[in-house]
Amino acid sequence: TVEIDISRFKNLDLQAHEDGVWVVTLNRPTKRNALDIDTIEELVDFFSTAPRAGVKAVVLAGAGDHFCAGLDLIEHHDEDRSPADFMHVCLRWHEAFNKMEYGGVPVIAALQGAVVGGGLELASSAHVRVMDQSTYFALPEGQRGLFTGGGATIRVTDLVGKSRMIDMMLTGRVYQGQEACDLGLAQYIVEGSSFDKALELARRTAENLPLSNFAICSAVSHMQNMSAMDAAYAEAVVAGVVNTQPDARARLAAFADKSAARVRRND
Ligand code: 1HE
Repeated sequence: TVEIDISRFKNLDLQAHEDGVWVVTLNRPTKRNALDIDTIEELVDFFSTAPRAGVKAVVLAGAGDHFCAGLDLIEHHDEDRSPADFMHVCLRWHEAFNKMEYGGVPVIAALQGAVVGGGLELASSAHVRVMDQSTYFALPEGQRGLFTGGGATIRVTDLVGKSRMIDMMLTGRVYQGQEACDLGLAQYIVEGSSFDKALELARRTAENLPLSNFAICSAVSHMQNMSAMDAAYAEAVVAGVVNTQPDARARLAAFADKSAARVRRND
């Protein structure tokens, strides 16, 4: 295993809990957690290292009233980037978000306020999203003379479908409340704190065997990129490894001797 050197991080606040859950907080609330290049590099750094550092699950949060305002428009304006420059910026976003989605460590996003533009691209790279009553989603790129560059064409389209994605980009449509959750922009909507709910989910997730979580949080995404034939083959190979892991035997034995919890409907 490797260590995560917390002192390297400035724009991300990192907190390790004893149960292996890490809370990763975008920590530029005065900039509404806009994603500048340094923040993206810190996300690359953290999510590249987390799978080898014993991180069992991550709560991804944003400090302040808004989860994330997307691309740092001021930095983008000041840098006056060339097409090649901005292509490379986007490739670093993809590096960060692919490490999140494919890294094998469950990432639960705790959302509040604006989840817009690149902020929605970031949130859609998490495995589970929890929204609260203040949360709203939009893709304002069209109005700003921009286009999505952090994976929205793939991930947001996966969540809401092509027509809704195009409508969001063309008209700046805002989704919020139960409707946003029903569409799949989040899987949970809470009355209280999205952070508390996300932490509860992360803790529950962290009780799974790490190899099971690794498969769930990498294989499912990889399989979407494969033909059905290849995905079925890959699934068999992954299940061969995961379902015979020595640590699973105790859980199977607990089922056999009737000490393990049964699956019951919610009351
Ligand atoms: C920012 C940014 C930003 C705020 N880049 N600095 N994203 C957007 O188009 C969203 C742009 N932001 C907003 O619409 C609003 O700021 C919010 C709805 C998120 C928050 O509103 P509010 O009233 O709480 O804050 P504010 O007064 O607008 O901003 C507070 C400060 O945050 C202010 O800085 P200050 O130094 O003047 O205090 C803002 O400049 C700063 N700020 N948002 C930089 N985004 C890979 S391609 C991805 C494409 C995109 O993501 S397009 C971006 C879409």
